[in-house]
Amino acid sequence: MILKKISQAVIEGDVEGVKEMANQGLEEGITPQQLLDDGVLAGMEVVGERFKNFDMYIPEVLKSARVMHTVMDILRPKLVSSDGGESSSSKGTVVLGTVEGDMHDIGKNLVSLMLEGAGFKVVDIGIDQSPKSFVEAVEKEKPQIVGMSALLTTTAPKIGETVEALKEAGVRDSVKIMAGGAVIDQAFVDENGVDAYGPSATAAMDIAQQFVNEVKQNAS
Ligand code: B1M
Repeated sequence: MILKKISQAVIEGDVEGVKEMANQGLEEGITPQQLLDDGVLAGMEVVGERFKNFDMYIPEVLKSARVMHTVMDILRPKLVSSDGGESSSSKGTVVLGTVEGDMHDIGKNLVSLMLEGAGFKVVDIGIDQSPKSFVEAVEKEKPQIVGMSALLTTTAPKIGETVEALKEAGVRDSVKIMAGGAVIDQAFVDENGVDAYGPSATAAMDIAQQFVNEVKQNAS
């Protein structure tokens, strides 16, 4: 029941109401993951459909995005501590961003949340990040992993351009790269020199773990 209410709050843009609902859900023993998947993301799916069909417009979608961020703020400490309190830098560093020209950040923020929850240090460079910005972040942060998010057909090619920029800067081989977002699929990442496709934030977490294991195996 509460999951349905949360979905509805996302659809209706009810920022205030959703706080109480999310807390009530936690009190009822619903896991943060379930609140996210079956409450918030289920609502966001409806928003996406309505937006596509011109039943919802940008201001309303932005309100839904605010509701989503509100719930994420409530769930973040729970999801992050579900790792058992391991130090956030213990598993490796991920430089994460949304590619140039693209303002969508909800999926990226979820990926960030899940990675932090799994014990990674996440350097979130934000939205609308050029290939050059990714290169600079890699040179500065020396991560094991680079993650790119793209939601638009027009911005997806920036993923390939970023991979090329990393190659030109001589840092491509020092990192594993993953990408995700509504317009990305396995074929796209294969064609663009990306190491893995993340269909969801949970998958991104598993991939990051796998990358780190591979790096460790290669080192031993
Ligand atoms: Co935009 N938008 N939007 N939008 N928007 C889409 C993406 C669209 C599919 C809607 C539609 O037509 N059905 C469409 C793109 C069509 C296309 O190119 N093929 C679209 C469009 C066209 C646009 C504008 C051009 C609209 C306009 O202005 N006319 C404009 C572009 C602005 C820009 O970026 N330059 C625009 C604007 C906006 C808003 C600002 C209103 C808002 C963004 C708010 C924000 O992010 N702060 C918005 C929203 C909210 C959407 C929809 C409705 C929802 C996206 C979302 O947040 N989903 C979206 C419709 C849809 O996707 N069905 C749409 C929830 C989120 C959790 O899912 O981001 O897919 P997602 O992330 C998932 C996975 O993909 C994965 O994990 C996440 C969690 O499981 N994942 C990764 C994501 N990144 C990953 C990275 C990884 C691994 C996994 O590794 C690093």
